[in-house]
Amino acid sequence: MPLRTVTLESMTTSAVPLVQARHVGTAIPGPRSKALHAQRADQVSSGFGVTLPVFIDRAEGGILQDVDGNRFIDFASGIAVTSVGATHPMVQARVAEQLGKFTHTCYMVTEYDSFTKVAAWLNKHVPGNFDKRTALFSTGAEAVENAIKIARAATGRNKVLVFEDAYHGRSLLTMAMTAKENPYKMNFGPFPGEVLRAATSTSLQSKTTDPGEATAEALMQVERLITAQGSDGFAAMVIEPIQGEGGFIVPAPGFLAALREIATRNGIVFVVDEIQSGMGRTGKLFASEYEGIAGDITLTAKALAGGLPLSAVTGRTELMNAVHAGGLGGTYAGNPLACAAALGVFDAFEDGILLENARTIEVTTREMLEPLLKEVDAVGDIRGRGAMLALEFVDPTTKMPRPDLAAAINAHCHQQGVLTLVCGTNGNVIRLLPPLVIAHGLLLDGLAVLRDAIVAESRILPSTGVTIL
Ligand code: PLZ
Repeated sequence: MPLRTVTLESMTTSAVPLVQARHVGTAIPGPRSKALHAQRADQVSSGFGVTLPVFIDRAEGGILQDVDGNRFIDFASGIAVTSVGATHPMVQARVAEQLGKFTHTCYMVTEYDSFTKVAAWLNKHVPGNFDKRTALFSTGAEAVENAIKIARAATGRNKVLVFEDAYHGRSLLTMAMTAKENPYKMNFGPFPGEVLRAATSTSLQSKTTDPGEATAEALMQVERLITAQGSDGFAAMVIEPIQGEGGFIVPAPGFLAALREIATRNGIVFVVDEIQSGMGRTGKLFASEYEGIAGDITLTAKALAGGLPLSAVTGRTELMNAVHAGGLGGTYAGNPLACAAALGVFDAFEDGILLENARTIEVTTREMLEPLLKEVDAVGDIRGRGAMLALEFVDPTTKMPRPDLAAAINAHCHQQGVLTLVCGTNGNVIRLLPPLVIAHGLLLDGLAVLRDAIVAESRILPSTGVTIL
């Protein structure tokens, strides 16, 4: 089934549409990118890393064009942000109209109606058959922080339960909630206390290969942790319905529903972090829908405003209104340009084509890459949902992670003009996050490059059966 792609002419407001084809005309990075990167090094903190040091000049549909004229197939969407494409006309039109009126008032100083409209859409579409309210902020980490503030104010408790392989942000509290030390937390402690971590249900390195057993073990650990902390210890339990940075880990069926039940039974606010998995990425508006669960609070950001900074905390009215007036806010919280962009994103999802495309991207990708599970012994797993898919590389004998192979495949793709990203606590997972408007031919071309890279690099770096960490 081909992807239902919006025609190029309607995808752009620019006079000349960007050609939707891969093109590598220089070494990667090219000479102009190299020169700009040298200037950057003289001006910008070296604390920022970079996946692919090319400077982007234009982006449209499924293509990023650099300053040397190279065109990359976009399998990143700016880390699951430009899901409707970098230049969706509905987003552009809304932002342009708002830009002509005003850019900022500060919502805590004077009001504007687009903030209410974004809140109303989220209250309606976020899972949960109960009365909801929404608060808007700018970044994902800010949404996570505010969810904890709200849960603490509502429960009068303070502890936070998070999970192995979790990623929730780079601010001090969210660093504490994030699992991976390097690069996120190293040298930045001490962190706020009261954050405790439990096991998740799924891992290739798990002691047991029986998913039911792994789930039961993980749930038992959560129960023990809650008992140990006292019945009124935890204010919130926070989980990503598919763990993103941690390695696109899909929970075992029933795990999230069991956590939901444990949270309810213990009076803990169940917070679902849909910042990476939400807003249509998985083929449903929210990944929680696959497991039939609803958070008391659900967090969105990233794709919510198609590239403008906007995040949201949406939850039960009694929780969201438990905070004293003036207790929530921020200078840029729910900025009018970002709210306008979100309304454009909602327009883009209206006819259902983008959700259908996300599901078609999964079918096409699995058809193309699943044969590798048999053909290449280091391909340990292909997993994910919709347009949030990943491959995990392991030693077939020891199941030890192969970050060396993932890095080599990733670099190979970049050299061929395909922008892939690595993720995973062990850095051994390649993830695919294409925009949902990607042309079918472009998707196939990008997947063929990835497949060839996996075959070629796994021959150069064969599995040894020896621990290489
Ligand atoms: N929760 C589930 O995926 C952001 C991080 C990139 P911010 N993930 C990309 C990086 O290296 O900084 C993320 C997420 C989940 C929270 C966040 C945090 O969102 O908008 O980056 O603050």
